[in-house]
Amino acid sequence: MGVDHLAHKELLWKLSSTYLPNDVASLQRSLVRHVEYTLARRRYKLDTSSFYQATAHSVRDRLIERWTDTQQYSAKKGAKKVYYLSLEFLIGRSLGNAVSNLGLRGAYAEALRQIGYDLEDIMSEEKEPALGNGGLGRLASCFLDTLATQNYPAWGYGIRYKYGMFEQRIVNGKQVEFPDYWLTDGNPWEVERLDVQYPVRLFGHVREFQDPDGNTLYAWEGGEVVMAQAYDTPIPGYGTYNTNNMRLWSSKPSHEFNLASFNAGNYYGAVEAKERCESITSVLYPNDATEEGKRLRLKQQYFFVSATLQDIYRRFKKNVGRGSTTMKNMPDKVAIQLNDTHPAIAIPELMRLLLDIERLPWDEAWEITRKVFAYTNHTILPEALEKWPVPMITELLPRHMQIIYEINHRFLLEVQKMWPNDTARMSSMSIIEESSPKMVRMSNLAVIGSHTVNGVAMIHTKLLKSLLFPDFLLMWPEKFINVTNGVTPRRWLLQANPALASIYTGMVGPGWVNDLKRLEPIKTMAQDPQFRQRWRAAKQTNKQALAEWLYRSMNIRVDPNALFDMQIKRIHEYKRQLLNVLGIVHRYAEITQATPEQRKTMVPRVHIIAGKAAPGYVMAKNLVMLVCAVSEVVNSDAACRDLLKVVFVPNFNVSLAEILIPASDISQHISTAGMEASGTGNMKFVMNGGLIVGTMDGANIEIEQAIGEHNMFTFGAKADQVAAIRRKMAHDPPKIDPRLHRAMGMIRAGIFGKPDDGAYNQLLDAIDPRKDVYLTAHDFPSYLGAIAEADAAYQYEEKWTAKCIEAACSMWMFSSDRTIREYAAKIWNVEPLPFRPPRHHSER
Ligand code: Z57
Repeated sequence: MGVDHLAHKELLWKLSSTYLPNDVASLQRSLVRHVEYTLARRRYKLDTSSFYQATAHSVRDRLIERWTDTQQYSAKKGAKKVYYLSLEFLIGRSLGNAVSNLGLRGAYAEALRQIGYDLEDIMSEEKEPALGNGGLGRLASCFLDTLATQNYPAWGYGIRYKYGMFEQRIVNGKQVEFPDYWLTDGNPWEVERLDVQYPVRLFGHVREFQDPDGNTLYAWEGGEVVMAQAYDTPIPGYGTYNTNNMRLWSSKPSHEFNLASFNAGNYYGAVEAKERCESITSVLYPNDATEEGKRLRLKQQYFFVSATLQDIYRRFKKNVGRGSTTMKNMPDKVAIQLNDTHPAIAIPELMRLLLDIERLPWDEAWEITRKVFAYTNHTILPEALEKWPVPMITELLPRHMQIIYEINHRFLLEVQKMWPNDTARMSSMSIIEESSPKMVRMSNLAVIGSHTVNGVAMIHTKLLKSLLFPDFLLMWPEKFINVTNGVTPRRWLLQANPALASIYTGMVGPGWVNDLKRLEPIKTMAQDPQFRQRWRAAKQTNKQALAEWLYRSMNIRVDPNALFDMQIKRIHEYKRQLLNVLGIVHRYAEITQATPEQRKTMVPRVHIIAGKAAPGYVMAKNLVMLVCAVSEVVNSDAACRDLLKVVFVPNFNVSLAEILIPASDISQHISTAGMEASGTGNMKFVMNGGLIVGTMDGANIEIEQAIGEHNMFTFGAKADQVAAIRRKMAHDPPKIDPRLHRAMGMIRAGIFGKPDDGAYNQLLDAIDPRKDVYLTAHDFPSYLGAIAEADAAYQYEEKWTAKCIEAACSMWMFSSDRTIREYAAKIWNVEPLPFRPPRHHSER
């Protein structure tokens, strides 16, 4: 190394040794610089949208400093990393989150105000990336926020879909899907890493050969090779310097692909083939908790898994050979969490790398693999459990199919040892379902290839053990654990509900944001009338804001003094939006028949329903139609004027949830008991000072335990009763509740229209008392009871407020901070690694 090189290094170091200043004047300079040099625009007379771009770039600069520092630090320390593999990340908007987590909200607001812009307006210019369907994808994003906030070295890995979750519009009372091309205006939050690309093979064949020692080896060859291109997004923590990474892959044609096709002399064919490469990551599958079994989806899964494992592998291998590190140490440095079975093909893929590339013996490879992976199950609904046809995997991933068979073979020998000749057990535990065609059960593969399997709420884990994996539980009792879900208080309280957040900060200081337990003492304030007054004022502010939003964007007027009741989640039969609608129709009937005296005792209500139906899910789309029709009729009926409004808010997404949730008095989480694994909306609502009408399902049960029975309106069959109720109804159909009978009669009679395709009848036929799978008819009377209780409680303003305060301040367990601490301790065995920035800003 010459002297020159050292001089270069020193100069470079000096040039890059300072951090960006964050005072108001400096932020303004940064904004203007981005307007001029990044956007190449005039420095004045800009629309809000250009200023959004400039602000985002200015914030991004500040994120990048922390991001590169954090990554360099954890690489230097050789720390164990968590890799959260998910086909979905429902990130929501980034600007507000970034300025808040960086502690720069005030400075940016002021910098912008002085030059005539409002930070809030600028924030609402951002188009949210909707790279997820619902709960599972949003959970992944809450986890990334907490992982960064708690200084865990952790990366999220996923797919950079060109088209995210479709945009839902209501046209003539029906859901219509529009493509969500979210990248139209560019994405200032990502960095395209042109130096991070990996080839991914699909199709082809397996070549068997002998090494010089006579061992049989396998090589996967031929087929097509596409490239995975990395796009990185910084994930800042709140109140910490640490900034993690979310790496999303995009597919593009490989050079290899190029040559092969073009040399064949088929120019147009070659171009078309290249186009097909890009289609792999083009669209998010819009099914929540149902599987379509499409080949492109399997391609997406493998594509993303292959690129991710190559990346993890390369990072780990930098350590192999350093000191005494060998492949065997991989589990000391790498923890991979599988978010459902969607990335479970990673198990045979890691085996392939260890066997075919690393040339380890099977047992060594298997031990490493099992120590690396853990699997989170999010549902026990059979229609959501992934199964791939053996012929499809054989065609697309021939080597993986061999490896899966080998894993299964060795596993079944263990089963045979434990339960000799128990063919029933063998066939239910096998990875291969002996149907025609044969199917690969991804959940069995995930259980067998992981060291830990977790459910997402206590009841869910219980059902998982007893219904889905009872035999695996006998085999490996320690493998199954519960880690109840949680949500990040940063986005769902601090950012979404500034009115309530400022009350909290005024009472206990700002520390509650990263330590929700600090709200506990505020519970005693529930008895203080003055505090209740302030609490109500905050809720009123949020309801007012929502009322204005509804007027501006939907031209609907609602009374902010009415009870705001919300059910906002994916439309699914098991979530029973139909029960809600039938309740509303019942209320409508009551209102139209009420005497003036009776009307005075009724609680004015605004019912808000929002959520997307999967495009191919007929019943869910019928339901959307019915809600829209009921809303039309009710809202234009003079009899309902001050008593009932029904609003279907289209295109439910993260940004909309941030407006709706803080304004809710009641929210409904009314799934058939045993069917909602956890739910996470339920947590967000209670944290924001709303109460729940709900069934004893998912996390509702734990929420009730935490906040007290008297603060929740529960109803309906319990999970352990459902099976017997279903069995009984088949031969002994129960009498239908007269109020339900009337409500159904009104719908059938055409009060809400008569769609040609009999959509409403189809919905109602499904609650025939003989085959009421979701127990809608069964639970209807107790549902009305719970709603009535809520109405009654709402009329005692003071007591109601006390309930809300007590409940909201009892929610610390449902912070994703608690959830992630459990994952870290019980599954990942990782420690926080805070990066302390140099004290003086100029000394980098
Ligand atoms: C999804 O959002 C969930 C489960 C799935 O199997 C799929 Br696919 C998508 C949801 C559950 O339905 C919720 O109950 C749960 O709260 C959420 O995952 C996060 O665990």
